Amino acid sequence: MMVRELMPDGTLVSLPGTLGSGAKASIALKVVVGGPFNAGKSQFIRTVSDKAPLFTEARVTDGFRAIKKRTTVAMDFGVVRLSDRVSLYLFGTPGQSRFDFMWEILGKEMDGYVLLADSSRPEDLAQMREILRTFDSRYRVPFVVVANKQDSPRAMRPEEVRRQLGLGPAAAVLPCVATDRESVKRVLATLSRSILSSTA
Ligand SMILES: Nc1nc2c(ncn2[C@@H]2O[C@H](COP(=O)(O)OP(=O)(O)OP(=O)(O)O)[C@@H](O)[C@H]2O)c(=O)[nH]1
Ligand SMILES: [Mg+2]
Repeated sequence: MMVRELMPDGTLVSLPGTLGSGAKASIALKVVVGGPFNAGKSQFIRTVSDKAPLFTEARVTDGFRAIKKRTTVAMDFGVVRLSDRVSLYLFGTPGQSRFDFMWEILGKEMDGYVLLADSSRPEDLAQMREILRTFDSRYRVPFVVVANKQDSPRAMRPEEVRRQLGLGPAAAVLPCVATDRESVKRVLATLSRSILSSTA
């Protein structure tokens, strides 16, 4: 597995994990944020990014317009420094299935992924199961499932989301409110620990 190191001039250099320059090196991890339409993927990246994030949102033109006005059509991008050592490069996917060809493009060389579900919409969990299956069949990297929108009065608790998705006890299913920076950071810290322990 390759570890990307962030050089002082801002460039990313890929090194085999064993050749990294040790504890003092800055490690940059590529993380993809996926999940169904309207789950909060863009919000998650907007909330946590240290630098001005990039979004490719366009007006919703089909029947989903009643739910929201703008949707991601290519990708979101943000960067967050989690500690002295670890920075995450976050790539958000579009939620509408007609753009799912982007998953493959964004998934290249990723170190881990986050799948967000809107906990207040049990009707979206069928699409979430489909996305989980697709990612699981394509990628062998650590991931976490996020039970987002925990501030909604109708939100299912993470354990209910786990049950409905048919996930076993070993899978991380974490509560989150994507508008709250500390909440998003907790999710990303859990994922980055899992990535770093899998490459140690
Ligand atoms: N109350 C609450 N609202 C949230 C939360 N996360 C996201 N939202 C809101 O949910 C709506 C959808 O969020 P987006 O970030 O656009 O969702 P998305 O997954 O990027 O959507 P697509 O790109 O269209 O698939 C926005 O109005 C967000 O502000 C949350 O944890 N709590
Ligand atoms: Mg989006």
